[in-house]
Amino acid sequence: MRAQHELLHGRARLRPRYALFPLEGYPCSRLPHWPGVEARVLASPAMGAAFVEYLIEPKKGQQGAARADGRVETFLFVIAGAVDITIDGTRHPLGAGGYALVPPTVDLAVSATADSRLLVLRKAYEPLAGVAAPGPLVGDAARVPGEVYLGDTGARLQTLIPDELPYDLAMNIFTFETGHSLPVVETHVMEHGLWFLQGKGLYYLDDSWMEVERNDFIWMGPYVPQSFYATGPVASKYIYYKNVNREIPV
Ligand code: UGY
Ligand code: MN
Repeated sequence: MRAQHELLHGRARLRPRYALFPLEGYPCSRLPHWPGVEARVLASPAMGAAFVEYLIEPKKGQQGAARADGRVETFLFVIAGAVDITIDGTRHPLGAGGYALVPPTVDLAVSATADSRLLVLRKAYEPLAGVAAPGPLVGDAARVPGEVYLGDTGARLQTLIPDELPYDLAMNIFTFETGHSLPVVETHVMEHGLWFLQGKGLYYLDDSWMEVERNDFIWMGPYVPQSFYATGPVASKYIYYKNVNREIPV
């Protein structure tokens, strides 16, 4: 919030193929399955994305759900705080870094055991003929090793979901030490929904470098040229979604 005598300005950008949204100036939505909970709709088909991503901030004791509809799968990641999730009648406590992928045929219930900040991503699951759909997956980012990315020990990639045919999405955490970067400007058909967890740097989107920092969201649509430099002083870290492992519909 700026005082009345100050100029208004911001880094928010919405373009046909990408968006950059700082948290400042992002009003809340009310979602029917998250009664009374502060929620922000970061990505949606309204902007051109083929998925939905929410930032959800339940207070201790508040609850939410994603109902099985046979069509839409749900990924949940705990940025901060703690929740109990119930999948198929089994309860799992998740702290910061905990995550779950719940298929469209299974109900997910969430109960915050502390004030929390969650990312929730929903997309239509794309079945693959001859390949059984996966069951629920629960994990903890702290237990996922960071693999050296393309030979650069200052860039580490954690793959939270197995890169196997039953799964049609990737959720990865990238960590860049100060001064390290993606090695190229990459361009690909896959989309990204990216939440900046830590640090700051410069993101290349389409044809421009833009300053980005913790608590920014970026949507990258198909084929948007993209790259990143971490400027420090602390390591930069972001979690991002990517649609993978499927033919491209024509
Ligand atoms: O997996 C990726 O496409 C990743 N290298 N993209 C990105 O970090 N913008
Ligand atoms: Mn990419």
